[in-house]
Amino acid sequence: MSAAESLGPALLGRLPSEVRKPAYDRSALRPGIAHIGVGAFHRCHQAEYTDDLLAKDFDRWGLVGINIRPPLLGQTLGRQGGLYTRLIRQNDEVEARVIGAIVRVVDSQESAAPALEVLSSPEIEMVTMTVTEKGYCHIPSSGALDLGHPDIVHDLAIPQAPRSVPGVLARALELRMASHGRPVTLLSCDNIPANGIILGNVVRAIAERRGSGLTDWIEANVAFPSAMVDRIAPATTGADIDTVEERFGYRDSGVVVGERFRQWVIENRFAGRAPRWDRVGAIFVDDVTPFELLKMRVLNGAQTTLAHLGVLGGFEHTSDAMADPVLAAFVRRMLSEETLPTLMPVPGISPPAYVEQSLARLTNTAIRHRNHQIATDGSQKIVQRLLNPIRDRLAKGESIALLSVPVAGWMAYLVKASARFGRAWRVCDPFAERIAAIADRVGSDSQALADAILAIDAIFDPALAASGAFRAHVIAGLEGLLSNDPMGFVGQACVVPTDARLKQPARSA
Ligand code: CS2
Repeated sequence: MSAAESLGPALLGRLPSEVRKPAYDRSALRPGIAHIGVGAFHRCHQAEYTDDLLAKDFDRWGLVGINIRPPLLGQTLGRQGGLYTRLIRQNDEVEARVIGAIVRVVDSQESAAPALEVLSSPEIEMVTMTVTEKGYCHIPSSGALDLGHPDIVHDLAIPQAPRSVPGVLARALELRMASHGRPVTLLSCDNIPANGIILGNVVRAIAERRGSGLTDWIEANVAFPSAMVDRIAPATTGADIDTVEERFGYRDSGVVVGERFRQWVIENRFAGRAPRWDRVGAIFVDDVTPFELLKMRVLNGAQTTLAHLGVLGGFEHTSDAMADPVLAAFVRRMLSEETLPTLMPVPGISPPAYVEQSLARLTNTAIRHRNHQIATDGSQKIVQRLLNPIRDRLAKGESIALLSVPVAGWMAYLVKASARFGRAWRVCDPFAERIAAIADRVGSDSQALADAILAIDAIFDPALAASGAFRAHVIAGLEGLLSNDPMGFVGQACVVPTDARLKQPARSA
């Protein structure tokens, strides 16, 4: 049993001097922002920016954290009065800071009522969210609300007791409209393309089915800006919690660990007042698109590539995969040759330098980002990270030999989790069962596997699935990655000129 004291308001004054503390009077803090999905990423990103802002320009911008999915917050952050330690780790460096921006936490997993109470209260003017890609209940290939999603079916039938994020938000807006009527900004901080537009789509799709004038009220009173968010902050481990205790002498069950790099670009379109995060490093812009494409295609594209290929090659973390010369060379070549030409000019950023900076970030050995964690929900990630750049290149008649490899990597990762392939590992993906069923049915025939998986139109839009070049590369990729030497295949993909590979037979005999 640990004898160390737990973090909480009473301990703040007695923390070691090297631990940075909130530089404002927490007792004067009033809630103005609600955040849904208080995981490691939020605590390492938006909450830190907010903490910076409170220290610089104190205002009524305290955060109320809401979780409508596990983990429970009351047991961790709640017990610590909202305080937690944010560690920055860069290889051997460790820098600790206690973040004080979260004033209250609300668990709303049994029922939506506690979340609705916060979200509909007049003091909340900004709602941010990190609810993961699948939290939006949209169809990845189209961005539209998935009306067949069980939680959406439920929320349309019983709107007063919603379960889904779009259902909770639509109900909260309805309550705002019916009570004080104050405007609010709903700011998505997830890695989905045009995240503000998708959030607006799914909330409006529910509102339209409610009638009651809600759609018009939303049009006049709610903003859905898009945003690009960035900082690598993996799920916290027991070792992270122990590190804080060993180095700084206190126990903190809310610890989060992130890299030094951080970025936040927000579309300058708010309903009512917004926190001036632009005074502490965020950038407000008219159009987030170039930043979003850059980040999701380069950094996230590299992460997804290293995650799936990394698991297939037997590597545990991103940094382990990056330490492998074959994988590192492959990902650099893929980004430089195929991804970079699909990007728009980005104000103030040189894309080739950004590629190098991103690759360098992924070598940080102190960030223990598990490949299986990044591979989680791959079906919700590959559209924006890999398939959209592939579509852009195909439209211009350009080669997609390299970008197709991680798409096949995603397929192979799910195929190998099936019973027929010996359940190589456990996976978490909304399409896992469907792909396992395909693998169990067709076995190791790469062509049949590719055809059946490419037919899933919620992921692969039919025009893309019909591309002969794409299909040929995916089949060849599956063949190579499901073989006994997947890394040999990746190595070959890296050295063979891309146009020569197109002429190779798609399958071995
Ligand atoms: C990761 C992201 O798990 C994942 O999907 O790719 O969480 C990634 O670390 C962040 O987007 C970095 O900003």
